[in-house]
Amino acid sequence: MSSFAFITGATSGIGLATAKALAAKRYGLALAARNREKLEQVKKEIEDEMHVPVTCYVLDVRHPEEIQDVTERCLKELGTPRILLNDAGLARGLEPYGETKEEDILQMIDTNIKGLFLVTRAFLPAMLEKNEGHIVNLGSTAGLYAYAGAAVYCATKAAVKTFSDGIRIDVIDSDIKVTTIQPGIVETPFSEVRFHGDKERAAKVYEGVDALQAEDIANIIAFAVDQPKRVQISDIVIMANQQATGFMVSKKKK
Ligand code: NDP
Ligand code: 8X3
Repeated sequence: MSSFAFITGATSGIGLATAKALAAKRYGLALAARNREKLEQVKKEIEDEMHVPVTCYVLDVRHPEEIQDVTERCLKELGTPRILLNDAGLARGLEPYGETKEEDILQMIDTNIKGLFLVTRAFLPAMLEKNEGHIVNLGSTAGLYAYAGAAVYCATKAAVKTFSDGIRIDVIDSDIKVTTIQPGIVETPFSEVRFHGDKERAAKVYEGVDALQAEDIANIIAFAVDQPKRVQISDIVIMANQQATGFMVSKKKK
């Protein structure tokens, strides 16, 4: 594939919307997530409706050996991605830290930090060799403003921001760009995942708020990757109009 984007977390929410936004710009797609069935559905939908080639990779970014296998296959089968979108990520729980489950802590760290760091490490040498590529990492306003019950999630997103700033320094002599996207409240399955499948509780998060939509973030990512070679957008912070800081949201009464 000539110019393609490798997207982790491509089956839902922001990752899925960005896959479609990039397909509309005629990028080929290499899509990764854990659920094979969802990946195949997305592939079919995008190939049938948007007529761009899609390759699927079943990948759990928590497992380094899977990252190694998938990225090696991708480099061999498709070449070096022009865009790497590190979107796979999640929050688990919303309790004070003393009550946070160890498995939730580890899942957030392993997905949002370890996975993102290692996927980047796996593609970066090929990008450097080609002297081309754009790494786009999903941070969050949560990485800028901590909020109650989310110490670990907020810390993982702060790590994404600092990591991105660090690699931008390390690739300064190359043409590679690094961008951190830091959205506020986006209405996606994110809260359902956070609340372990409790749809009712998840729906309440977005009640009374004209929340950001995945497509809003996708359009902004598509804008960021479509700039002239000399332009590197380092960070983009996007809040809902009813939002002032990470978790300060004005809810409209019914
Ligand atoms: P979704 O839950 O809608 O999508 C998450 C995606 O990540 C899914 O495709 C999921 O697929 C994939 N994923 C989860 N765990 C793994 C894993 N271990 N390995 C590979 N893929 C994985 O959430 P959003 O679209 O809302 O979130 C996307 C990113 O944006 C996250 O990093 C999130 O932290 C960030 N973000 C979200 C905001 C929001 O308010 N929604 C605001 C700011 C940032 P599968 O389960 O099949 O693996
Ligand atoms: C997800 C948005 O506000 O729940 O990063 O932290 S928020």
